[in-house]
Amino acid sequence: MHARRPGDEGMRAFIGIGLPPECRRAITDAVSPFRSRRLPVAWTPEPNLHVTLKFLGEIPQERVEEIASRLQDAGQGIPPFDLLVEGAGGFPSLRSPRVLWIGIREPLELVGELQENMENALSGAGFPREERPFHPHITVGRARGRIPPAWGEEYSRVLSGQRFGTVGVSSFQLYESRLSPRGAAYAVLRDIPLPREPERTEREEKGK
Ligand code: 3AM
Repeated sequence: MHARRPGDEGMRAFIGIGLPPECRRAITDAVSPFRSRRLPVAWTPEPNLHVTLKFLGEIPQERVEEIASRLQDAGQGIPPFDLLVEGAGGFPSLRSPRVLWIGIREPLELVGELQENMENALSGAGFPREERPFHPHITVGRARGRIPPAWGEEYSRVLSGQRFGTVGVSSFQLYESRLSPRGAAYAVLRDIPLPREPERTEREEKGK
């Protein structure tokens, strides 16, 4: 353990899927009646809305290339896809939510496969596997205090049938998260394209 020295460049990083402005705006608009009720919730600023695939924690600057290359490998065999953003809920439960989210409806199998590939690719590089089951979601708020039990259920009920967009995903991102008293600011460190001609299809073609 040592204190960080000047030149000892490191950063807090995570991997996620960014969302286009229209989708982020649709989410903000739908959530705004809940925001105005002044509950103890830290709401995610609109520019920060995203789907987290994996939280990495502190990484040194010099490992960014290696991580990006492992992520590119993790994306092999995953074709670009349409992400259906729909529904809402709370973790760990709606009666006592700590995290309020907007849901991902499709394609859960493919996004799960991408996340699993990523866990495999990164566990070999010293990043521990996430033990909790993966439930892709967009965090829109975090409880900062007690939320009345009926409130989470209302949040889910009102937003459950709503669709916030179908997002074409042709890449995912390695992000830096900078924390400050004003909240987190995210910056894309690397954009990792999904292969247009997935290896899987090529293999399947050859196998025919
Ligand atoms: O999008 P969600 O909310 O699922 O909760 C943080 C957020 O995920 C998570 O990383 C994402 C981008 O900040 N995160 C932050 N600190 C974490 C930690 N120590 C963490 N996930 C796991 N362990």
